Amino acid sequence: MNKISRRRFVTAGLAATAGVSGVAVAGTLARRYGLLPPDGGGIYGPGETLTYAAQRLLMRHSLAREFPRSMISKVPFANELAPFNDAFKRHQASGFANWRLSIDGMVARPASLSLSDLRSFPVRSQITEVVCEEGWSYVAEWIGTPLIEVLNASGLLPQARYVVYFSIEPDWWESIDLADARHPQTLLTYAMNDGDLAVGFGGPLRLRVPRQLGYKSVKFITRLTVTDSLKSFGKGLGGANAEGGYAWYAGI
Ligand SMILES: Nc1nc2c(c(=O)[nH]1)N[C@H]1C(S)=C(S)[C@@H](COP(=O)(O)O)O[C@H]1N2
Ligand SMILES: [Mo]
Repeated sequence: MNKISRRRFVTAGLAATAGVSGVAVAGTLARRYGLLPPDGGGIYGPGETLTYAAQRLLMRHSLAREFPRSMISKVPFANELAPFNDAFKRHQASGFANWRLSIDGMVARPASLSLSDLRSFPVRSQITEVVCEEGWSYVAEWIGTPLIEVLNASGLLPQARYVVYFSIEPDWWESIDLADARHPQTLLTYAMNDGDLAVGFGGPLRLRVPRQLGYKSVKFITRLTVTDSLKSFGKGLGGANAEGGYAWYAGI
């Protein structure tokens, strides 16, 4: 089957099964096309699978809405954070001069980049909304480098399927598929609005994933791991938030 007819076939199949025999059957199709989310197993599993598979198969992976400068929130809302740990405080005291982003896993050339290394990558900015699952949101300009630039520089291996990303906060880690990792608005950000990214907003380095809810935009990023399976990370659900009962795929 060529790509278009396969897509039509899958579209018809997903739509029919979702309407007629329930979401569970959609799982069969999703499995067939490798679109099972890591949290597709539990009681909400069939629903999570349908959401994720439908997004990836039926929708064009479009851009998150970008706003005019005049709509940047005057008072952006920094969500509450746990107290900073000693490792973070040491970095803060030295002006983040020794902060590193390591890139490992399924890449040809694992790397460890400083913030100034990151600033030498192509720069992109976007004015997008941070949307928390608790119901609030704000608009800000985010400045950084597309995640894919950094991944490509390390040489993604062909079997790569997910990028797992870790905060210096041990309880904060998340993952996205390669579609989101390649998405032009998925940025490793080091600046926001008119200045360096403040610690309250995730400075010195935050991964912004504007196509998903706020909890996927993890603050204080220190490590990226490229993998073909999420099974060996934590409980295998793809992130700390999925382990806490939220959806792994939180598309907006
Ligand atoms: N490391 C880390 N990243 C985090 C969080 C956190 O507590 N620690 N909170 C998340 C949640 S639940 C949301 S909604 C957003 C909030 O972003 P904001 O503070 O810019 O509003 O950050 C996300 N990233
Ligand atoms: Mo949130």
